[in-house]
Amino acid sequence: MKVLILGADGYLGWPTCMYFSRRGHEVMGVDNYFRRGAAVELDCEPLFPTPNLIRRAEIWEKLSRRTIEVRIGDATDYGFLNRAFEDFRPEVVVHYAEQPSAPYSMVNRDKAALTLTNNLLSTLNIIHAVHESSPDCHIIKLGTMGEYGTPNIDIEEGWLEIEHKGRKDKFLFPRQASSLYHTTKIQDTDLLWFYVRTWGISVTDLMQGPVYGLSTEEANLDESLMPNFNYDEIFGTVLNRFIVQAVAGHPLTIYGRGGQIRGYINLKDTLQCVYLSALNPARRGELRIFNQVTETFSVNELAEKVTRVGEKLGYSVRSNYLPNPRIEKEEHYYNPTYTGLLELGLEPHYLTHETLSEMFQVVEKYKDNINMSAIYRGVKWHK
Ligand code: USQ
Repeated sequence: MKVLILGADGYLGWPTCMYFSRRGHEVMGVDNYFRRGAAVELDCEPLFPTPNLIRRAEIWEKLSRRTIEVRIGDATDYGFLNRAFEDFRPEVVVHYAEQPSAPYSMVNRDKAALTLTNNLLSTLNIIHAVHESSPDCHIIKLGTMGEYGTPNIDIEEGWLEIEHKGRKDKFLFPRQASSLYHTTKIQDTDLLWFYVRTWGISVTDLMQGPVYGLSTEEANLDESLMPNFNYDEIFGTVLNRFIVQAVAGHPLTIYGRGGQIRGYINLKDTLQCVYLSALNPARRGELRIFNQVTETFSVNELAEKVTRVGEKLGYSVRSNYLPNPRIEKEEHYYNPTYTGLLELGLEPHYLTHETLSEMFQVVEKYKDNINMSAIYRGVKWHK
């Protein structure tokens, strides 16, 4: 397959480039280095430095003898993006080129505006570039479980059949996000659904939960191929943060009562899910939605797991219940369905003692790089 990966420098983007490349597919990776710039601006750089995308592709080529073509540019620039489509003619495009952080989107108006314009315009441009230059190209879009929020009913895989006054129809499952970032993901889905109905494009929308982990088979070939691993309040996801906090001797930052339940997924499984979606594309005129998680935990359960494994490894792990900077339910029902990707062949890596120990070991190596001031700054949802 010819696979265009947008957001190729990111936490998920670079491992995805290598995953497809290693399996013999032709990969073009595109990034505008937004995340690197924002991390410098906010003094929240990853745990260890990673070479830029061009250098990573060179290192990958030396080690694997496979080429990843790289272009540096912005998916919101339609001229740039359309040229990439015309030159490369992808059969699959993986859309990670979004501002991915809920706290970033809540810092101030400017960051909210950047999130809104970047996320919606990149999605709109991809749809138009596909329509103009590669109409058979399958769009794989990274969505988020946060689109559904935490409703008091079971969460279906994207769609819900409704019977109303004796008549039936199928609709997108009701969505109610709890950050501006998550709201842009709902708007993305609406854009895609509109163009699926109007132009008959082929789309898979992956509703992913928070990702954890830093090892992948390809990244394990060489330290310089590891993903960008953030642990700060803005770009770090909760489990990655807790492990760094435990290693640094910082109390685990549990927000509110810690009863918030989410669906989680190992980075290795994100790669499998995207790959399986590409191998089994959505039909023309289909918006296919998968819930991309493998198990659910509350924040308290994650803190307990990290404490248990950390203490076995000799760390003294404490927890701190902070007033919740976000507006979200802290005790709630949560029961999502996530069978679609398993049916395609996903073999999950669950959150075991071994997985956590491995993560501790890697973080320990870079312990001296930890920037304590980036761990918690308190970006509040209510101003
Ligand atoms: N949390 C804490 N302490 C922390 C950090 C987070 O208690 O130090 C809590 C949050 O309040 C939340 C839960 O942990 O209830 C998950 O937070 P998170 O920061 O790991 O995840 P979130 O902000 O929802 O966003 C992340 C990714 C985003 C992706 C999303 C999937 O950054 O790109 O879309 O996970 S989901 O959460 O399912 O919407």
